[in-house]
Amino acid sequence: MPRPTLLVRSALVAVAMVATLALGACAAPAQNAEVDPAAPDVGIQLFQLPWTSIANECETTLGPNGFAWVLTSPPQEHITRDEWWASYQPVSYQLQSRLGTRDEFADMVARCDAAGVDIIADAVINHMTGQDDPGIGFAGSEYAHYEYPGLYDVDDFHHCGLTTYDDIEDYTSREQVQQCELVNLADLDTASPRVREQIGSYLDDLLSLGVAGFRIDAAKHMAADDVAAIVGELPEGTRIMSEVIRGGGEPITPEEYTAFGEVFEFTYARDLTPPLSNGVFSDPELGGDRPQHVPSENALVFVDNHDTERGEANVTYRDGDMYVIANALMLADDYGTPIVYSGYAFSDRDAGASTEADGSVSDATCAEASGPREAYDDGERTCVQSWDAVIGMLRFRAAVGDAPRMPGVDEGDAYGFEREGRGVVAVNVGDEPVTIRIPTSMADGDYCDAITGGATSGDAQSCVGAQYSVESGEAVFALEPVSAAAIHVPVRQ
Ligand code: LAG
Ligand code: CA
Repeated sequence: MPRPTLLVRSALVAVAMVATLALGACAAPAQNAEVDPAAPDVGIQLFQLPWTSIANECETTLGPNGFAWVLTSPPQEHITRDEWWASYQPVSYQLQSRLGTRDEFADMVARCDAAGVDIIADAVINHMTGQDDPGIGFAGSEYAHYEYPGLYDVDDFHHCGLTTYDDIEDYTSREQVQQCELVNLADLDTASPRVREQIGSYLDDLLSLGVAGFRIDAAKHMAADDVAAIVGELPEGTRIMSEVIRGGGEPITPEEYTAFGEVFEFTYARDLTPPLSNGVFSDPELGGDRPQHVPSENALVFVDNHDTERGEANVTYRDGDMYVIANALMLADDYGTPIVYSGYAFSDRDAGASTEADGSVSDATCAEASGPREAYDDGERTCVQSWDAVIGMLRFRAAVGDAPRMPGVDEGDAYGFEREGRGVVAVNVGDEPVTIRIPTSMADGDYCDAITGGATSGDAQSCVGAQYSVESGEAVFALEPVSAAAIHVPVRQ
């Protein structure tokens, strides 16, 4: 299905709005003029995808469909091991990794920028690679090209007094969490001015290539003051996304990191994930009780990421339609900034992405229109950025703009809510078909479902997927088991 680029779409919306002004109220339903055509601020994590492939995705899929930014895997030089997590064991700040060269990284940033997509780089600055004795004895070792002796001295690392560093759960104090080795990785002394300067130059280098900001890997393992001092030297407007996993009873909270940017709100992922039997979505009165925590403007919300899909997430690409449901609810919500996740299938949690003979990760291209699959071969890309349902929900999000979220409605295993006057989403997580009626102030009439393909214009004739109607102030959805639907006011094209 041809999808207009954002630019074209905005231009056409502008033309439509001018036409509406010129012709008066009869030219289009009044609600169309209120639709905010701005691209929603939705990001996508493209896990272990090479720079050349990301550049391609920006041009073919992400830009045209309105994704605002991509979170890449770490671009730093790393240890030579097959597992994906080699990326989280940097050995230098050179932009040379199995995902591509410095030139390829720069080319990706430029091409994505031209397509209207920002690049957020995953910055691993809490630690260098795991070593018993950081900073010495690397010549001739497994890490022959190890460069951090040139960057750092032994004194630039914390040497924790604990005898076992393997299990972070053993760390109970603030000092242990932030100044002890995280899974045996050599912990940088981020309080040291010298260390801060080295990290700062690395981030500046990435900014000089045009990145828009950073995911701060393992932010919880650096004092918030240290992170604040490091990012405080960066140009205003640099986007900072701190990874601070919220834990029960842990001494360090995400709230400590909101003064200088966004944080990943793990609570949202935990509460959102189906089977939705945790009560979060079963309260018809829920109103403001939906999953949220840090203030919306600081919250990055997600269904899963590269760590949780290998661990705590109870819905992932493997769950097909249930995964679509979770993503649809997240993208329909008005809390936080969503980040969609796209990785590759695996049965071994350590397995890296498919590589070429020289060890570099193989390029991958996603089919233009797709959806969840029943089964994947190991290593196969999930391509969630190309799923019709996800793209449809980006349009839904653009169409609903900042319309308030109305209280949720329950009907058996079905659940839904309205974004006031602009759109309605509904899901059925049960084994039986359910018809759910959701009060709405949208005008009576037939609407095209965004999940099953959407419409190519505001004209019902162009609807590719299912249609649902609004009757006497209620949106009516007859939903098959484990399915989702979303209707929104037409965006004129
Ligand atoms: C993160 N966020 O705070 C990343 O999102 C997460 O993926 C990283 O762990 C972690 N912090 C460190 O940056 C990953 C893997 C670990 C892996 C680690 C370092 O989940 O399994 O540890 O990266 O590569 C591996 C081994 C450990 C070993 C360690 C050091 O699994 O058993 O102790 O390497 O050799
Ligand atoms: Ca630390």
